[in-house]
Amino acid sequence: MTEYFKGVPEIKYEGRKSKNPFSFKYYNPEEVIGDKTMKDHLKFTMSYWHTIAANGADMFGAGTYEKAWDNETDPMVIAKAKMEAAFEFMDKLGIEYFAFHDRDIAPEGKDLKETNAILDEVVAYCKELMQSHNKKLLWGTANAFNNPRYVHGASTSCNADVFAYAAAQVKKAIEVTKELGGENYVFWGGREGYETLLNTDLKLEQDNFARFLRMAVDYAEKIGFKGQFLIEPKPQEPTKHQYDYDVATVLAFLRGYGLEKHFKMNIEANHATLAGHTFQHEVAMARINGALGSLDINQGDPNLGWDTDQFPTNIYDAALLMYEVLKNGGIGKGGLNFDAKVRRASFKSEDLFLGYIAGMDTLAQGLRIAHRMLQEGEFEDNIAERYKSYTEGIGKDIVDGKADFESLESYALEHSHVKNESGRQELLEAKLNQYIFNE
Ligand code: XUL
Ligand code: CO
Repeated sequence: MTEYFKGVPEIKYEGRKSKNPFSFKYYNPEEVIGDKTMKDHLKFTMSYWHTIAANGADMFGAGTYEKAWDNETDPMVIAKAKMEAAFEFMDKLGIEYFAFHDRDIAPEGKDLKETNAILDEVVAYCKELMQSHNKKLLWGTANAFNNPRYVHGASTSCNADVFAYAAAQVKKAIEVTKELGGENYVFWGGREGYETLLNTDLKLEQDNFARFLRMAVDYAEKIGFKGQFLIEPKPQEPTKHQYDYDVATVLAFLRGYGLEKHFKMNIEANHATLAGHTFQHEVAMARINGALGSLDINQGDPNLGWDTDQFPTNIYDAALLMYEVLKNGGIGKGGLNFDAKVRRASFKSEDLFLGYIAGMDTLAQGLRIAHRMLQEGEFEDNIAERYKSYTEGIGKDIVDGKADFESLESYALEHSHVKNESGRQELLEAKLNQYIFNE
């Protein structure tokens, strides 16, 4: 078989002193951390769109990335070459999972019927390669935002024909995900949102969005798709107001329409920061609501207000992310999907490997740090101490539902000189540094 990434070796763990760029310094797949290997904790996943399909184009210029199929013209030959390259890429990095949109893996035909037939052909080839390379599908999804037909949205379009087309596309994408044994199916509301209320029926769009999700749930049940449905929040981009703003908004939406038991969250770092949150906040919000599904791994640029999708190298964020994941008891059916791309100027194909190595090493070290933080329990003990007033006396009455405004008034009248303790944030941040520096 053709080698697409010539000159890039299999990436091995060489330890933190290694100067070899094509080696892991911190990610040691078989090392056991707590109850499982690093590989099982992290479930690293290759995103097909950024890694294989993208060419580095941006709003101001054409693609720059080197691709081995640049001289091919037949779309089917290109689709198959990309698929082979994807499996070689995963093999060389020791990545077991991948994720894709329908349109990443196969080109569109002249109409929906032909598009579905092309997709079936590529999916059959994908299935073969999954078996021979021992790979798994973390999730599939439908790209219902790129084609001009989705100019006003997909399930929230003002045009019912577009709603129908999107339904047909998502139906097919769920079938294909099932065919490939996908562990999850993602809904990212690509253009589900609006630009101005001057032309938008907000109520109808929200209702239709919920109707669409209900139909997806019913169809999955009908065909016996056992994967977890995930919603991926994002506050803006491409639309000004995306409906799935953040985890809290999505939870409220799902509960409002009685859909909450069918969906968990696919949380993305850069989407969290666009919403004015930290990644840790979003993951914690999902965790406490039993809704942590999977993670899209990347980081934004603190100086830029858009979705830059960079490979994560920030060790603070990685440690605090993994802290939440461990507190959740792991990520279950989910994984850590690199929804990340190399910069347009990093156009050599080996740059892709270097990006993944940087990200995988950062998350691996984040996992070690988080594990130690939980093992030593300093932060957890501090939190327990900080809220101790709710474990006894009047606090316990509040928690147990035995207090009301009248009993609390009598209590407050007798205890009106309250005494507070310091929150000690600076001490805790210095302690966090200690865990990071010493690991
Ligand atoms: C877009 C984004 C998507 C989803 C899948 O910002 O993150 O790639 O992850 O549609
Ligand atoms: Co994403």
